Amino acid sequence: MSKVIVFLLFLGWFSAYSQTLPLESGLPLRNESKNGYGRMSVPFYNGYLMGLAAVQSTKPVDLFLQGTNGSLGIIYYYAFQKFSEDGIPIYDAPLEIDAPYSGKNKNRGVILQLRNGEIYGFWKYGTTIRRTVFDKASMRFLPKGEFKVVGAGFSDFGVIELPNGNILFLGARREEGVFSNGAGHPHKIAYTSEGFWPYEIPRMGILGGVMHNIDDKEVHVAPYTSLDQVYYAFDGFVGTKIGGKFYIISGTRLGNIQGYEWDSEKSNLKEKKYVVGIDNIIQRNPDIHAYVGYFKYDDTHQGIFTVGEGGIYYYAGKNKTNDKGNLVFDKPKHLLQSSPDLYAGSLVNPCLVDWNNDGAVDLIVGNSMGFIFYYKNEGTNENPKYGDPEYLKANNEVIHIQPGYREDIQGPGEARWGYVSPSVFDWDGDGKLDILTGDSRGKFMFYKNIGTREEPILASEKSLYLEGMNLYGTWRVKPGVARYGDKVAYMIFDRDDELHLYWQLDAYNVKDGGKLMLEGKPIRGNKYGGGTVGRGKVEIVDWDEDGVDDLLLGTYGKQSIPDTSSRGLPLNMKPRRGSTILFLKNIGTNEQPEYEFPKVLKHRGVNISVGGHECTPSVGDIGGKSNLVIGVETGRILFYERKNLSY
Ligand SMILES: [Ca+2]
Ligand SMILES: [Ca+2]
Ligand SMILES: [Ca+2]
Repeated sequence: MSKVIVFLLFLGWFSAYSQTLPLESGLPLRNESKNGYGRMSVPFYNGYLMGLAAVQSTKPVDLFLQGTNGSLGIIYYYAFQKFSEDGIPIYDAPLEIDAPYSGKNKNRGVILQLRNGEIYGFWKYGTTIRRTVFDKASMRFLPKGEFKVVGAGFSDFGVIELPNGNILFLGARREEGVFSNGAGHPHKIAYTSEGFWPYEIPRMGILGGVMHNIDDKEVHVAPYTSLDQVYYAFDGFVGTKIGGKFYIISGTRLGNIQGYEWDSEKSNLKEKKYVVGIDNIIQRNPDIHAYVGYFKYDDTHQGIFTVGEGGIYYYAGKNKTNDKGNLVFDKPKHLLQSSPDLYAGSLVNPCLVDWNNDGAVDLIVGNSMGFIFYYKNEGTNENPKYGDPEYLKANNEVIHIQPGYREDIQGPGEARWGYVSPSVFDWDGDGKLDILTGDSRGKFMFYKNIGTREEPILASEKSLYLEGMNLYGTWRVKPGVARYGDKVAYMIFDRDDELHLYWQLDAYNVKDGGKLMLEGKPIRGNKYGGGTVGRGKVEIVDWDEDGVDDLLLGTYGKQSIPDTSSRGLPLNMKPRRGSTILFLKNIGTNEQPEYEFPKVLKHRGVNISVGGHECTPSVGDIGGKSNLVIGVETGRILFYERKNLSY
């Protein structure tokens, strides 16, 4: 039998097997959509869009992405497969491509396919751009010299083939100024007594220069715009024809997408325009950041791709501008992938709960973008099937928590990070599940279910109150909630970043229950102060099944629980720290808890360690009784069978 036939037999077995595979301990939940595809599960919590090219396709629609710091700059190649019924591109699972240069390739890479078919990759090393050619046969980038960018420094960049065949180099340059105190993380900068950030918001402009040949050794750049075009960052530059004119499109950190018509006579950019919807309103990318690429299958299947923190989107093009000269595109849709992992954005916070009261455990999941998703279980509890989610709404608007200019302790640079952390619980005791949240604003809110058990409808968010003051605590905390008889306990990290108990008075008011204690002392969350505080995710559950509720705490990698000594976890976890789940056994009672020193949960004897950012546990009856899921920074929800867990 030839190797090829053996390989094909193996593939057939594998695809049949994988479709019936039940939950597998330690692995992500899969997207089980009936049509075989779902939202693309990008492999990183944040990444760059390198570009599109014709690799396996005959059109420039195959996609290259690059993970940022968390995934060490790995390059991912996605082959275009087909369109969905409503015209959204569907991609195969990604292939990891070797970086062309040794070491951890954190340098930004950009792909350009010339009209002659050659595919180039460019990597930024200071003001030198290293040039490579992509070899389709070996699927590798082969180094081919470099060029110097002469005239000024720059941050993000793009390389574009102009209609006349010249090569346009564009770079983003920041204005001069002092935008931070220069301290390492955490910066510990506070708003002024007038309520403003004490530094200017940095703005950027565009530098450019034209090369006559892709092999030129240098390019001289000059300002193409004033240095006030965007706040914080441009996210990539790509060129495309729209309505017969050639445009440069760029994304931004805050989510606007901008377009500049290329002035071929002056060899410069015309004035800034925006990507708008068919309602002529400026679009704002759902992600944090909007690294851009341009997909062009044919005149009716084309548009902008954006990637950032939270996933990848497709804005179908209308191939036209409006009467203000803005570029008209459809609203963003989630780009699709065959048989992806279940994907919920970045830094995801799941709750296992039967949201629609049909007996099958669903998922309610918050994320760093500030959305809350509902994944309906279309299978059984033994073999759950989750597909693409719905966006939860409150007061008939999609919930989208955004701190904006003033409500994030790390300043307006984090205006787009919502970090919403929901706990699902019948808070007002009317028999219908509600949602309680913590978030980046440090607010603790209640979304009352004003629908039914089968079809929940949420009212708009309302604050919880303590003695008439909005309940406050550290940011990004998932509240723990539990009912004991007619009493309801509510736990968060307080202003000292210590675990604190409150008891419910009514649906909007709590009373102080004091700090939670361990070895006679409060339980601290973090060592370093500033923006490192909070972030803990509290799950109240009787984990050791002795009849008294314990705590499972989801942590990020640098937390130090229960104190700042050299035994705090997971900061001092061995052999190395990482986001994990801590088990705090309750040796008191439900009404007067007292905890033992935390223990790291182990899966098959190995410490759970799931990246650097926060992670969130939830316990529920999928795949058996009282199993665990953990939401992680890459948007996956990992399943853990209880029998494989120890501490
Ligand atoms: Ca259900
Ligand atoms: Ca309720
Ligand atoms: Ca217990």
